[in-house]
Amino acid sequence: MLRIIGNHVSPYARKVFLALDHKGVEYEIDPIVPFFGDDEFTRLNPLRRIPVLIDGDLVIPDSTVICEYLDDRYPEKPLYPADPAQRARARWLEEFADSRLGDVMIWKLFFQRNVKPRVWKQETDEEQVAAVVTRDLPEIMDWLEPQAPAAGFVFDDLSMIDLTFASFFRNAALAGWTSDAARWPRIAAWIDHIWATPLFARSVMLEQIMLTTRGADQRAALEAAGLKVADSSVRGDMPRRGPMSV
Ligand SMILES: N[C@@H](CCC(=O)N[C@@H](CS)C(=O)NCC(=O)O)C(=O)O
Repeated sequence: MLRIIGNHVSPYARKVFLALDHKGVEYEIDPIVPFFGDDEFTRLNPLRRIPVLIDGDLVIPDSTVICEYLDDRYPEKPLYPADPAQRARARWLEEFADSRLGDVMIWKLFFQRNVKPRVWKQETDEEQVAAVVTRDLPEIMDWLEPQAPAAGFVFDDLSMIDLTFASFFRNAALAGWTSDAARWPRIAAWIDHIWATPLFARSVMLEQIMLTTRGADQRAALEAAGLKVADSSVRGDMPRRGPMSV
């Protein structure tokens, strides 16, 4: 069975789970926190990042590459538009989210507020957080506002773009930041709309299990919530930094 290494707290892994759930594809999960990956995890992904997809002999890291593979492999309920121009715009917006929102919402905000104290037992750098909130995020939001749909989805149907942005905004919310609906009304309505879908609500439920359950009990708790959890795991004992970690 197709296996995903990763958990529902990561915006990148969440993208992949949302794509699989949308398409109704069966999979099992190895819900590791990437910093705790063992040597086998390094062999599978030398960047030591989640998600990683294992489909038989095929091993593919990187959320966007995985989601594009899933859309090719399971074309029912497509998650990228068919029209070449719209498809190119979809790829650009997903790239913008993965790199720019990733840099600001994940590596600066979520890392400082959530990962640093929790995993590395270090203090949040409040100066960096303040720069994100007062400078970086408003710049991003001003650019993004006209890109957001007036209603519904960015393209005619739900796509990876809606799921990707909703996923990054979810981590920003976990780090205590939500967008100002008066200043960026289209974005606020768009993200709320995606968050309210049963697809997204289920992924938040699984994320909460990860965040509120002790490490040793997480696998059983995810199984009790209906996920198939892999028998083996690439989880190691001690946290270590990956080659691209901040
Ligand atoms: N470009 C990658 C980024 C994946 C990524 O950065 N994942 C984070 C979790 S949110 C990670 O595994 N970080 C661990 C590290 O860098 O050591 C993707 O789209 O999958």
